[in-house]
Amino acid sequence: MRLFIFIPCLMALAASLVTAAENAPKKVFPPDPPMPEYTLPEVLKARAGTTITTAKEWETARRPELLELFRQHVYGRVPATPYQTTMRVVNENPRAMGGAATLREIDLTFSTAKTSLVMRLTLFVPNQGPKPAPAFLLVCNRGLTNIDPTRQQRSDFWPAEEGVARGYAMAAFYNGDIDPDRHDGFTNGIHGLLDVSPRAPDAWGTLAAWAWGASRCLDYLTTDKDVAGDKVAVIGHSRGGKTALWAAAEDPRFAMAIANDSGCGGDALSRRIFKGRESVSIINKSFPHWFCENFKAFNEREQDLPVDQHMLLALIAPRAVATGSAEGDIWADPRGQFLSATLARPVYQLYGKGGLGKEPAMPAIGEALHGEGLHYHIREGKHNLTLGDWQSYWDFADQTWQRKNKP
Ligand code: GTR
Repeated sequence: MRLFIFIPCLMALAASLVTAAENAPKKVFPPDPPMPEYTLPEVLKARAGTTITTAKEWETARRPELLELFRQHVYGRVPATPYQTTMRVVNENPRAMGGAATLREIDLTFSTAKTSLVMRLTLFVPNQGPKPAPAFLLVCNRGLTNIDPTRQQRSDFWPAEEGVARGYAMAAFYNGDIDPDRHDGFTNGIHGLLDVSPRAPDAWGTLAAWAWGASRCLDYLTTDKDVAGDKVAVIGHSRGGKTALWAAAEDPRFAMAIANDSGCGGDALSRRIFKGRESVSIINKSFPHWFCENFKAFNEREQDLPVDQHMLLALIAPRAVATGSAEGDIWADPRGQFLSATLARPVYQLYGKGGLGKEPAMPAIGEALHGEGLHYHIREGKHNLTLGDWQSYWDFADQTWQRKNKP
């Protein structure tokens, strides 16, 4: 008898808990700390003073001009040194991940008359579901254990099993293969192979070198019969996210760029100056090898930059851009990240896409805005690339690529 009363009581309690959780006020990101006023350069205003009104004008006049400004003042220019590439599948396992995927490991070798360099691309393609599969290419800026091809070590930084289960091919390369992440005067990695001496003030830095490496992986991915070469997203976290954005700006073959917690020099507006965030001078001092030499001229002079980071996102339009923040990652300036995603909208509109919409509010913590061409989310927690971040990006990719027949 007592049990009969107890069970309905428990059910009522559970239901009221669910309702309470649903009705709990959403946690919003706190307002800005005080900061000096700033004026952003306008994405559709060409340097000659004309206003861009069509996609054609954007593509022929303003986009090339902006791309050049980013090359010259921020990331640097790829050298014109000739080199040769060979691509070789060095390992293949059609029954990887317990039969869920086919593993391919590919060595890409770059050679000049002087010397050569090898980078390793790891790729899992799903055995189930529609083929060729859209792919996510991770710029891995953490240890090799995060992209273990044997899957003995697993990490949410590259949740390859989960991606494969959603019908995506999962690819990754280790950034240190292309350029070790330390300031050695640009002698090692791809710089040792291709750089000319003396280096020009707009010669590429390490981020641009990693971005170039992502494009070389894409050279392979577009030849793999199981990968949809027109649906490859380049994704990275933090310094990897900065790299992903620049890779997609430089290489129009990337269908999507995903920058997680990329912050300063990635998706965060440089002109928002406040204590507690990474600034141009801080990043140039901490990582003197990441950008080109010219970028250092803007230490403490962000307002004089001819560009700001919303323009980097705009360079990728009408292709998709997804960015994400963590509530606790003030160093990356979450609101500055959100604002640059909203401000890329005018270029998407030239292509009939609405971006994140007209004057959108910053989403509550734990929520995502899946727009037309643009995505932004903010989650609880610290600076990291988590499974939850990946799920949000996969949801956006499902929507963008209208994936109805996924497994
Ligand atoms: C931070 C750095 C950022 C970001 C990050 C990372 O310390 O200040 O610019 O790139 O590291 O790559 O994890």
